[in-house]
Amino acid sequence: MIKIETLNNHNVESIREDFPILNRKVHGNRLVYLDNAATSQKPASVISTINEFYSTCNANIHRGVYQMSEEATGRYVEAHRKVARFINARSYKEIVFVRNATEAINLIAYSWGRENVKAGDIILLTEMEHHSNLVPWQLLAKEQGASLEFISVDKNGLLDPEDIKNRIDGRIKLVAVTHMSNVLGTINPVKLITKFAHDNGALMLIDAAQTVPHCPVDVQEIDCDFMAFSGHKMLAPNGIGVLYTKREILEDMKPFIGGGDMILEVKLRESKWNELPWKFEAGTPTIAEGIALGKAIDYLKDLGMESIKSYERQIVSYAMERLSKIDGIEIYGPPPELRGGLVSFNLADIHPHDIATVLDYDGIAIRAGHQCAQPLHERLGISASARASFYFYNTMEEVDKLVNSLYKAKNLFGT
Ligand code: C6P
Repeated sequence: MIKIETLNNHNVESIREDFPILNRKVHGNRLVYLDNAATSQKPASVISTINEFYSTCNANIHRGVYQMSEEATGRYVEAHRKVARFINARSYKEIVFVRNATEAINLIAYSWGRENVKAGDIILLTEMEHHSNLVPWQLLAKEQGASLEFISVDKNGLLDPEDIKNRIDGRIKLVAVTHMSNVLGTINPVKLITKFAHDNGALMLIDAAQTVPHCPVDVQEIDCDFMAFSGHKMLAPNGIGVLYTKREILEDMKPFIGGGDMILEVKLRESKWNELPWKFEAGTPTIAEGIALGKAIDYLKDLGMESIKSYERQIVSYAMERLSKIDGIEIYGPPPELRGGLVSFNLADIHPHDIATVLDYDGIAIRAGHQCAQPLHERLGISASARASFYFYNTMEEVDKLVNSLYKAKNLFGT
């Protein structure tokens, strides 16, 4: 067992004290939460922000001229500013709050896609996309008479650079790629792919649901046009997500949902749209959740995104080293230096659901199934996998518990 590290001078043991849920027991055992790619746990500061907002400041925003509404509005706008600084957007006007990454991608497919993708055009994706970065494009392509093409995944779980180069085609209107696969852990060269997209006259969308919570992300450096991610995977509550879009593109886009708050002026037969980003935030938004996302960002910044990234790399390296010694295990995806903090595997012929059930009795939570990436599983020649995904509050001892429990599963199933 390796000694627990520190993150930016924060000891992981003391970090864990910030997360009340990590003290709970499951089937009599201390919870070992290894399903962070599905959703992260929440620190006390985020939980209490929700409580504090409803106890002291609850009012609708952008409407009231009374003090509390102005306070709520100011805090909600500030949360947009915090997100903008966190991913280095030029302005908070490029930050639209949505429910989650899925909604962010759908917003682009409906608003930008229906105006800009026409019959005969191509949307270029990869074989490793989460359903959220696939199904919206299937819907759009069918409606507009466009087609989908896919950059292939090689046997190491990487995007094939040759395949990317061979795709040069003026009919490509959009390239939409995951920054990190939620199954393989592969971190994709999104800056390079963005350049490739722009050289072809296409726009670039990045599904950053699995990277913004775990490593530094700089939208200006990457130069992508759109980026989507979810608050709940980065310490914030459910129901708050982010769509980043370059301002000039957002200015040109039609609203996705019409109604209150997204308008400047309404007449019986026509309306004028509100300024950015409110033009894309119709109706009363998730105000407390947005403010709590700002608090989650404060927490992450305090730890430091570089520190989080390197700590998770240590954990995943240790996990892969230990897991690879289990007889009959098959691990998917690239080596630790090319991936983020998760590892998917199959163990002999035990169904992943059975593995997850055995682990659950030891208090260990992992994900099992197709992980919302059925085409990738098909590409790998499997129908399901088990996945352990880490965050900065996980420890090397928890990896040891995972490995011990997997040996137990092997014994139980006689493999
Ligand atoms: N993946 C997982 O267990 P939402 O549900 O909208 O917050 O996030 C969707 C999404 C989009 N892209 C990627 C790469 C993702 O991993 C996810 C969510 C979770 O892998 C839940 S299926």
